[in-house]
Amino acid sequence: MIGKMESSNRQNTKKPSIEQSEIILESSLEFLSLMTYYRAAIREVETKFQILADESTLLNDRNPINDIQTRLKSPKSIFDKLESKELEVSIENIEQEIFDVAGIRIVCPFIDDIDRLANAFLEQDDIVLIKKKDYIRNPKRNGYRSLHLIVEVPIFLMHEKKMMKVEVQLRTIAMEFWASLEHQMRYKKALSKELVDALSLQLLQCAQISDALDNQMQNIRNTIDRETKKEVSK
Ligand code: 0O2
Repeated sequence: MIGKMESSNRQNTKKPSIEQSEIILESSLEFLSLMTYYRAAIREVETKFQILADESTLLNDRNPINDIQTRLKSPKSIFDKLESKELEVSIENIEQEIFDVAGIRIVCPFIDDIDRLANAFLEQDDIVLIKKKDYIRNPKRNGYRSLHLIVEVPIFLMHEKKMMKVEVQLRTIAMEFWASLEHQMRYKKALSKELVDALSLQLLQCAQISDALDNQMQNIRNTIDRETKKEVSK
């Protein structure tokens, strides 16, 4: 009898598996609250970019933002990322170690719009820059280009102010076109390694063409702007 009780006690104190911890955490109030805070942070950042776009449209007669996309990382992707970093599944680790739970992507027509918007955004006194990755000046080896900013933005709750991390990706329409196709290729499990290698090479060539296209479109834009200014000052 004693033996039986001991063994059942031992079962009760057994550490939950990673999957069990994930299920418990995912349905906890703490996790649901955290996701609500990230959603609020996305809204704050989205509004900031919308305001910058509105002002720019008014002053320059041209919208520097073509599209804004937002996404909250799924619980599964969050847990997979923690596991890949060999970190325990916990609220603290999500908040401190994962920088892209809240993601916002700003798609611009022209390459110059990216720096202009990023600078105006980072100059705002409630934004704290945590990390900047400039894959436009330093593209990835596969050809990926985008400007990534990891920032902290305040959100205001009933009784507290919380700083939340958001990943902002800024890219041109051409960069977005390239990245979405490359992303699809990477996640299609049915493609053979040989085919992925061949397609990756073609995508690298496309990245170079898209870079040239962005630069040429920018030059045309600059010429139009210069000539328009001359005309106005006559
Ligand atoms: P999804 O589905 O878009 O969310 P880090 O934790 O900062 O050390 P991480 O997170 O790999 O490393 O940072 P990085 O390199 O800045 O990439 C973050 C995101 O940028 C990715 O998120 C993609 O959205 C995008 N990205 C980066 N590299 C590439 C690439 O080569 N091709 C494409 N298409 N997108 C890229 P996720 O979580 O990978 O994907």
